[in-house]
Amino acid sequence: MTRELFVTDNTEAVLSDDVARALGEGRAVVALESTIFSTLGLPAPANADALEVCKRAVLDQGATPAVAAILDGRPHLGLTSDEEKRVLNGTRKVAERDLPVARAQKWDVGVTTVSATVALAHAAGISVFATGGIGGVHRGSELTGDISADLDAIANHPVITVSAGAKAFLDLPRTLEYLETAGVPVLGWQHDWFPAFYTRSSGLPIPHRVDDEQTVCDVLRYRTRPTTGVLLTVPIPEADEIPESRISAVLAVALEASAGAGVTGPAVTPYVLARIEKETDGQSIPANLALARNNAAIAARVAVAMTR
Ligand code: PSU
Ligand code: MN
Repeated sequence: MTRELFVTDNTEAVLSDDVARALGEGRAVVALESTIFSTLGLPAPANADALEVCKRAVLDQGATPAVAAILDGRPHLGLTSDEEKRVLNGTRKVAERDLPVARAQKWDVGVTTVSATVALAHAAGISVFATGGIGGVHRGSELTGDISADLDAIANHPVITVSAGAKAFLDLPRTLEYLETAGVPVLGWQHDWFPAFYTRSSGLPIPHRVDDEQTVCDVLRYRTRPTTGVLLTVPIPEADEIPESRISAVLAVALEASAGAGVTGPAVTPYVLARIEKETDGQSIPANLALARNNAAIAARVAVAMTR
């Protein structure tokens, strides 16, 4: 039961001085996942740019960024610049279930997904976490069974995850159904639709719209179970949207390529992401950066509100 191990023993994670001080003083902290900053999430040098702009966005709102990663087998929250360099080159994806394996086998570098980062944030007492897009129920899951562990983690750790919805290559209606069944409040930041990452709307109505930070904090505070999180979705800024007509053709090609190559398990998402980059001639990359930075800024505003 890795979840209990981490939750009951906060010393399991190595905190940077900045992060430890901010938490000790009750100041706002935002956890950031590291898969997006590795070459599994974005090609170099966009991955390093994404790391810089996300950290800067959090700092600009008066909060402290805590990038999560595995280094020398140990979970870390908050990295030195040497540690960041190792993470940018990381190739080993760590979901929540991999955390104890990474530790037992002393993995040199592991980049954390949403599920692992939410678990580590919970362990360290960090209530707000920002990412680009969460994993979800994959198209064809009725045959493959492919449902991201991100959804289970959000349902089992009392952390607010801030994301631009989920990538449109997923089965978004089923992703929303799963979150409903799991009891996760799904909120839309000043928006009435569930966002589809590159586009502001998936055409699916958001279960609940919220217009200010305090309401987001209150939704977490008034949860009916001790350990259920909240998903706050933030649409990509209008100027950075990729037109729906463009993206749907690209997704079809990327998904077909993935199925044709026989890719399965954790390799699916990085494969499809790389293919989308190729098919959009890299146009997906600035969109990805813009939404990640925007999510980090909103997450920091929520984290600051949490300290009031
Ligand atoms: N979506 C993106 N970029 C990413 C990911 C998802 O647009 O880098 C990463 C995140 O780390 C997410 C993970 O937690 O992929 C989900 O992987 P899987 O589908 O294998 O659960
Ligand atoms: Mn999967």
